[in-house]
Amino acid sequence: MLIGIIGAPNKGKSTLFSALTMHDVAIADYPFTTIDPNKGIAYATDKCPHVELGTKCKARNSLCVDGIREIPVNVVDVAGLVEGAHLGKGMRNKFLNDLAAADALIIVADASGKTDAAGNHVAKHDPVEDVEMVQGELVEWLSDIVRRHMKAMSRNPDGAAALAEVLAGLKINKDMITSAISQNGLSSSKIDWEDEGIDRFSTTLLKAAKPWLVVANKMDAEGAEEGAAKLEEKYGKEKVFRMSSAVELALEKAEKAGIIKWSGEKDFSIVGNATPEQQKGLNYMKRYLSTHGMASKALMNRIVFELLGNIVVYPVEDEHRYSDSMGNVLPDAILLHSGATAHDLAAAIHTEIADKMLYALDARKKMRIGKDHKLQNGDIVKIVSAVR
Ligand SMILES: Nc1nc2c(ncn2[C@@H]2O[C@H](COP(=O)(O)OP(=O)(O)OP(=O)(O)O)[C@@H](O)[C@H]2O)c(=O)[nH]1
Ligand SMILES: [Mg+2]
Repeated sequence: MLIGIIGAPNKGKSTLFSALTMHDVAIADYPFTTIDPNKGIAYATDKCPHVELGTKCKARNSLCVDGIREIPVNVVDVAGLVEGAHLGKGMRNKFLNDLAAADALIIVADASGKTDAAGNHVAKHDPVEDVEMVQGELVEWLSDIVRRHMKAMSRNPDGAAALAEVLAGLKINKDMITSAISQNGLSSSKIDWEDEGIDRFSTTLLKAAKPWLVVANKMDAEGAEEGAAKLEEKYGKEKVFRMSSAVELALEKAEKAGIIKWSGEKDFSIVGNATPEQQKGLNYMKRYLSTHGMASKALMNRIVFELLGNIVVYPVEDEHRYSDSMGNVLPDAILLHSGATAHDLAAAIHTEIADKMLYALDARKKMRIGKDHKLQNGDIVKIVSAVR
């Protein structure tokens, strides 16, 4: 799974990336600090079943920290996007292409409104414009790809198949395409749409293929309440995530350096040697934290479980010990789309295991389940296959 971080320049994309992944990357107060994409790993979290089962796990493809399973998710932070990017402005289309493989997007806006759509300092800017610009560019980018292949597609009687081929690298499947065609009442054979039709199609398709949410960033800064409220009014509260990437990153670093220790979800105490300057900063952050709390973990969970509707499932080979054949208890946590079946889990493990799958076992209930049995979040499953 890959989550893309996108937004106009200087909004705090790289700061958010660092807070999510704890990677050190270039962060600076001017546009286009990032040119090549930063790639890293963040974690979605869920209760690890070892707690309820009264056993001890040995996580292998994930981590288990204090009973919480941390499941890795790839994150990419790209160059700032500016209006006209699809025409070759700013850092050009390259970074839009860096987002092709993304399953979902985080659109970062500066809620404080102190940077404009090009990333320059201003007294007041409506952050809704940042988001509109990004969405407009994404639509243009997709439309351009469709337009470029129009001539070749106009000869194919199966338009959805032709489009699926053209858009294969963008994690867009034929079902999404068919649905976007019908929702817009467009012709699906020998496709030869006008520009207006292409744009409507791209807008619908993007919503399905790259679901997004907005991070109302810089919530620690003056004016951010007003900006966040504007974003929420426009996109709805469930689509907007308030946070301060800078505060979260600084606190994570302070904890790593042994300067602070968490004493609750929204509080910490200073335990290490902080300079008077650091002390001042930490007191400021303490005040911020007492109302806002840390949001990075909740952000990843919101995207992975709510926006993308995934569930976590634990495959095992020994249903009594909940382990693999080597005795590792609950070694792997696998993310599957909600509604996934036991057969989908087998396919996520290995194609051959899926091809030769006989049935599965619900390890908790020690009960046989069929290939088409729908899995639930937290299920522990043994796949029985004819593969040796
Ligand atoms: N007050 C405040 N400043 C922030 C926050 N997040 C980022 N910044 C500052 O905003 C500026 C830009 O941050 P970056 O993370 O480099 O922004 P970017 O969006 O990656 O910028 P480009 O790569 O140039 O597009 C830096 O000075 C950051 O310190 C925040 O939550 N609060
Ligand atoms: Mg950056």
